[in-house]
Amino acid sequence: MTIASETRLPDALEVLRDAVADVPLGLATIDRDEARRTAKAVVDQVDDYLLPRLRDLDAPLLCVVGGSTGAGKSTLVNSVVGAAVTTAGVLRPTTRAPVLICSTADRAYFADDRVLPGLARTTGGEIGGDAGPGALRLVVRDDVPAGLALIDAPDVDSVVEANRELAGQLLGAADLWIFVTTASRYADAVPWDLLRTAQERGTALAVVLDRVPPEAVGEVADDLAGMLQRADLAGARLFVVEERPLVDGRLPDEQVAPLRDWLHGLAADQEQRSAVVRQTLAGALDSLDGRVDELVRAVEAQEAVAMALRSSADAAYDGARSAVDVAMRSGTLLRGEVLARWQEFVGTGEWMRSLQAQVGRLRDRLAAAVTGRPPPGDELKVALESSVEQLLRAEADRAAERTVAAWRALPAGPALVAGRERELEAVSPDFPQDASDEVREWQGFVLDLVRTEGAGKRSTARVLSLGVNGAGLVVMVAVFAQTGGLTGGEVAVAGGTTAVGQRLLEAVFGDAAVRALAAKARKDLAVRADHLLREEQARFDVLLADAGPEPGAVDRLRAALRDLAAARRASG
Ligand SMILES: Nc1nc2c(ncn2[C@@H]2O[C@H](COP(=O)(O)OP(=O)(O)O)[C@@H](O)[C@H]2O)c(=O)[nH]1
Ligand SMILES: [Mg+2]
Repeated sequence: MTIASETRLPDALEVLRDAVADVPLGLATIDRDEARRTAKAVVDQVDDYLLPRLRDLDAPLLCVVGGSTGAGKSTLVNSVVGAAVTTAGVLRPTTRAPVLICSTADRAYFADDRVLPGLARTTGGEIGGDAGPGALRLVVRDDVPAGLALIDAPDVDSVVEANRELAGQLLGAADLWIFVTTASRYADAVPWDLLRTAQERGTALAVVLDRVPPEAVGEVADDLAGMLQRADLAGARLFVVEERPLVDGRLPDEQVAPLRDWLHGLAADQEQRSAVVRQTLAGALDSLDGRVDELVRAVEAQEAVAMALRSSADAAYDGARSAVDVAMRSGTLLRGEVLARWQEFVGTGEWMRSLQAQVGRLRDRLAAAVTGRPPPGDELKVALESSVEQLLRAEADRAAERTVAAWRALPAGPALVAGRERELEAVSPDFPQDASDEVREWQGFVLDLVRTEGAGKRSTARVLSLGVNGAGLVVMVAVFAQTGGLTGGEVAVAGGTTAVGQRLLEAVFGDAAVRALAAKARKDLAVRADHLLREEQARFDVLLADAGPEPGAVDRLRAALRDLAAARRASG
């Protein structure tokens, strides 16, 4: 390796590591949990193994003894070392804080956070002192050869999840797995999952078939050897250890001698050791492609799910917008209270009937009626306000309810609304106040409009004879009385009025100035309704923004993989 490549490859790895650490997996997609595990395993392996190994290819060989519960791992480690360095026992789980045993000469390699930086080092304490799974107990011995370190790992199938995870993490940190299984357990699923992982990652592997009844050695060993071969693991060195009475908790020396000699041989032979290091290193680097690809697919799934959730919220709120629009145009707002107040405003039915048909006079009478009686105008204004508010609130309620219903039926949706259904299924608490403010501001806008547009325009002046307030109310009513380009009182307002009254209304609403003002007023109200609904939808947008993938995550992963590949090519 050249100097440049030695710096480039770790740099590229760190970039990839950060991209993987930040991988957005907030939405509960089907493969999310699996992807999270993969992401954690990649980050751990980069920190625990790849970076330290790339920075120091000559550091001691780290051999991790892993395997199933009660397989005899700790007993084997004590027997290989020739001393009680780790706790064996029938009580499960025994190995909680993993133990790292190395030569006094190699202490500096393991005492700090060069490898496994996430595990605090403990050195003191008696054997079996439980430092918990967040720590690594360091045992330094003069009789362990330099260049070799052993870790006694927790059970890969421990009943304690933290122990299982730690076992997996430690295997990810190993230059060499010493995989311990027994005559009775070697066909179990969990060990084979891990052996397959070793195969996929090209990890250097030795398998210890432990606790084999002496009479079954041939048969069981052959069977396991066949299984390893079929799993494409024929290259793994297989050691068979017979079940024997223990002396001082340790196996008879002749049972462990082959394993110990092989390990000591590796420690002594620089070339062989470096071959093991390179095999596992290349395998781990190669495996990143497939593992990061899996994450890319998981993020793409997040994106697809986020898009489906977003469009269902969009659809619900677009529906609300058009429902408000339809209601405004269809005249439905001019029923009930508004209609009653309107009729009060323009006069009773009798008053209408008594009027002559001449539009000019009618308008005069109307003006007189309005200017003479301000209170009905106020009531009409209030009735209009609450009618518009109710419409907005009903549609905003419906949109919220529809969004929650849609989300509950979509992948990852239920988790987003879980525990907040009641709150999210209705308008937000601020909505009623906001809507009322908005409608009142709109009414103010209409009055301003009448005032400014009316000033100096002869055409508008006529309706202005009703006064700014009266004209404003006529314009507001006109907003809800005009449908599809048609004008006038033929819409709902007509209900309850006579043919004569009808013509009066037509005359007022048919006025070009009123129509132009109403069009502007309706546009303004639509903008305000849109604004209110957008604010409402924002609650759902925020949920998605918090949990959904940020844009560019996939590109970032892919770019990091490409740069890593380039850095590897450059390093030869
Ligand atoms: N007789 C006998 N007992 C063993 C042997 N290996 C392990 N044991 C016992 O099995 C139990 C579990 O062993 P241990 O080394 O703690 O297994 P680990 O969970 O894989 O670390 C302990 O009580 C050991 O004493 C062996 O080869 N012979
Ligand atoms: Mg143990």
